Amino acid sequence: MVKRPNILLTGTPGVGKTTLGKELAQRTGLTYINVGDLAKEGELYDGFDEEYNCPVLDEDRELQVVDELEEQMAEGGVIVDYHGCDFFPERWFHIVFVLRTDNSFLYDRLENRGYVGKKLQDNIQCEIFQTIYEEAMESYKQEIVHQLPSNEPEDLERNLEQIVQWMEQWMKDNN
Ligand code: DAT
Repeated sequence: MVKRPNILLTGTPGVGKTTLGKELAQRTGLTYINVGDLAKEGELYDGFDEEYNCPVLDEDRELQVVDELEEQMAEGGVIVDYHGCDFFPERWFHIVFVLRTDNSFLYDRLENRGYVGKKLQDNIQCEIFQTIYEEAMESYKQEIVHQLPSNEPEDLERNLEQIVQWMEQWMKDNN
């Protein structure tokens, strides 16, 4: 069977993971998995955080998500989308992309999504402090972690082209 890579798309909510992931799946035939949605469907969330207005995924649930995905990840050819990355097994991913968005763009996107107050501020701060980038650098070999600018439609197109190119090379090297 042809070996295909697993790709992690991570970053602050609103940076464009879902948009990139779904389009990438279309172009490559890889399977797109949104871990946030998966956790919601399987009722893997621990509860609902009233202050942040979002579902909370606790550690036990994280392990459940990992269990649920294990078999599929072992087969390869999966694009995983999640706004965190420290609880996935390191061995799952051949490459990790951290999408990055400038504040002004991110602010508008989150506001359009209906985020207000503390939740909006916290997410903007998460991006300013590059929290997810640091999480990724601590969780994976630094040489497989790449930041991708995700501000405008041209960025999306360039990111798609680069990832498709990387994947084609990976397939040549590994088959
Ligand atoms: P995420 O999955 O990281 O939460 P998303 O894919 O839902 O983010 O995108 C959030 C919003 O931003 C959505 O309205 C689409 C838009 N968007 C995503 N990537 C973009 C880009 N490169 N340029 C302009 N808008 C983008």
